[in-house]
Amino acid sequence: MLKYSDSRVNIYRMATPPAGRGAARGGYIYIISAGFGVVALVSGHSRRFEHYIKMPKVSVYYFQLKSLGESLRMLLAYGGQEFEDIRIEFANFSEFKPETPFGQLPMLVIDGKKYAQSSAIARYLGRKYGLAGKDIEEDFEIDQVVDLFTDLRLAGSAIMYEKDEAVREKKFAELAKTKFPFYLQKLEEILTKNNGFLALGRLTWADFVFVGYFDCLKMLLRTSDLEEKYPIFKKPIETVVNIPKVKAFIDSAPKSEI
Ligand SMILES: N[C@@H](CCC(=O)N[C@@H](CS)C(=O)NCC(=O)O)C(=O)O
Repeated sequence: MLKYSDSRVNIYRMATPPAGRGAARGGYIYIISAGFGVVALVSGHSRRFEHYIKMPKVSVYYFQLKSLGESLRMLLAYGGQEFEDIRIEFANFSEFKPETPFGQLPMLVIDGKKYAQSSAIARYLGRKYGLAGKDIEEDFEIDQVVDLFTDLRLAGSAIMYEKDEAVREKKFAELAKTKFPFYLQKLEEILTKNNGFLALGRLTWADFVFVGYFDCLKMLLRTSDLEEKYPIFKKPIETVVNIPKVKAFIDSAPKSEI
């Protein structure tokens, strides 16, 4: 059982048989592993040891949507971090708004400390769980793709927030001819160059951002078959949602369309 995990170590706890020998008899053995293998085995008094390796208490606050919250939930699941998945009702948000750092969700709370901004949170979790670059140049490559994706997402959502229907439809028609295909083709090129990943030719937190938001993007772009038009988009989706810990989270989470 995973008891603790951060960017450097994982600590697993295993019960030892009652008939065992020495300090571990009828207790626990702790297996401490770093990136390159098992580095230590500790046996002994579980309560004293677990005091030092306590997992933080983590909560994700978002709405009953995938949208900007799902990447964070999936990253936490990937990291083996237990978390409270709190979904605020839209109708109650105005009351809750002052409780958030910047008046919006998602919000991540770690041992009582609140954090906002979905990309910053995803970047933090990516670093924590080994899904970031190995140096600042690699981080740069991840960040630029996430920012590109954010530009597309914001272009799409700006239309949704336009109140005047005629203006909205005119803007949508313009963007659907110009900006949207431009961004989508860029993402297609990037995914092709990176063997189906968003950056570095391997799984990074950018893939979680893309996959978590994908259904919302399809709604914003009014393209329900987006992954059929750009088949390479299926690759990061298939990769991320089939990671066993992520899949277990998705299977047990409340369902939402976007
Ligand atoms: N830049 C922020 C944007 C967050 C955002 O737009 N949140 C929306 C929901 S997707 C929200 O909280 N809306 C309610 C409000 O603004 O009152 C992020 O990436 O976290």
